[in-house]
Amino acid sequence: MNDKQKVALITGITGQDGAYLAELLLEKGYKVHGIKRRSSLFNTDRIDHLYEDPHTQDPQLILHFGDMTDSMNLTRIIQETQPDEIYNLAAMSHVKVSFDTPEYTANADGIGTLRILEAIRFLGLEKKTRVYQASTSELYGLVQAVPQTETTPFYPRSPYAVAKMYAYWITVNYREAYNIFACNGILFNHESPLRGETFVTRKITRAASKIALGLQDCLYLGNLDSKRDWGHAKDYVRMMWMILQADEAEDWVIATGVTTTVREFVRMAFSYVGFDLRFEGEGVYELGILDGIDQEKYIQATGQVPNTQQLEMIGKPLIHVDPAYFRPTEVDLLIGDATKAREKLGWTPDYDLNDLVYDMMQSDVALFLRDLYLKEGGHKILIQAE
Ligand code: NDP
Ligand code: GDR
Repeated sequence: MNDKQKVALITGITGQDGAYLAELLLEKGYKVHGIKRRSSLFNTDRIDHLYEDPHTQDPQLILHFGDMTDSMNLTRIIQETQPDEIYNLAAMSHVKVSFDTPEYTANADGIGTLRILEAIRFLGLEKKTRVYQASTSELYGLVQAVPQTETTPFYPRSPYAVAKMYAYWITVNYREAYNIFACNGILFNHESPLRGETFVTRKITRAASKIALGLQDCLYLGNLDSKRDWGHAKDYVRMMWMILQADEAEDWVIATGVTTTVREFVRMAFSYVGFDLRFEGEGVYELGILDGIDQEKYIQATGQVPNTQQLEMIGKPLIHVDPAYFRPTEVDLLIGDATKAREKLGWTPDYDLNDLVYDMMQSDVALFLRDLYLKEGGHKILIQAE
């Protein structure tokens, strides 16, 4: 093994960001340790392409069972792996779900961060181990000022955001009290084809793909008016790494500076498959109606000609509002200013919102074309093969 090889530990390696970050660090020649939770089904889909059989000599990606709520486990893993860099990405990351599981969210997202920092102190790794904390634009919550920067006051609006607020400040505190190179990345929403299926962008790109292919009738959403600053996860994990390579430990806003409503994201996603939507009505009575289908776009996106089932959807509502998806307290508007990251670290995103929607739609249409193929032809193919 190369003596100078850097060692990273990623909590939350099985999530969207963990998967992209692991890929990036392996490309950079790191040895990567990841913490995964025990589950009754395989939960490593996003990193299966990086997985190495532990029986191979000197594997570069090593997974450990663990949990953010288990101090002993985290301390032991940090002791065994002696990481140069820890990326603390593990969290119960769904804002709406945090209203249902507030205590668990506080434990995993808030105290979990303390457990990592305390382990570093307990093991005497203050000078060796740098820590990246996955902080969030949800900290800004109720809008105090826009665009939001590193100095905009926080006003969290969910149990998730309050837990992340504790994690933010305990990271700052351990940096100041014990001189640990610990940094917060205040990341605005970032999405990708690997995004969890219940976050709004992925819910929309999956539904737009399935509806276009005749595999789903309509889509129920919550607040269509809320505005988010959406970037691509690949750009954002690059910045996580840059934050830990900086000369000084600081906190950084990462955002695109462009904000868009959920409604507009819906329109963009459906437009990829040639579906032209018009929105009518207000509040819970708002509907997204199919105005027409651009055949050329449809063929380009799906490789198929729209059939009677698709053409009969014209004039029908495809988008409905369901108040079940409303949050008790909402974050209405997020728009970030990443000037500091751009000027001090030279970070600029490669993807804009159009590229992001394109990437997600391309991936989901391909995914559901496979489903359609199996539904329509798979059975026949099996019979032919017998
Ligand atoms: P995901 O929800 O995709 O991934 C979360 C990861 O944390 C998963 O690997 C999950 O494991 C793991 N995890 C959850 N609870 C625990 C626990 N108790 N112990 C150990 N592991 C746990 O999130 P993202 O990849 O999108 O986000 C990464 C981090 O960045 C999170 O902390 C999130 O809050 C934060 N963040 C995300 C933003 C975004 O827009 N994506 C923006 C700002 C911050 P499993 O796979 O088993 O569920
Ligand atoms: P967010 O992401 O809460 O910003 O947190 P999410 O995609 O869940 O919601 C974005 C906005 O869309 C509205 N919305 C819906 N949301 C969901 N999930 N499902 C719906 O059907 C729906 N309809 C409308 C929401 O009300 C909200 O306004 C994400 C997570 O990744 C956090 O972990 C991270 O910290 C922040 O981004 C930055």
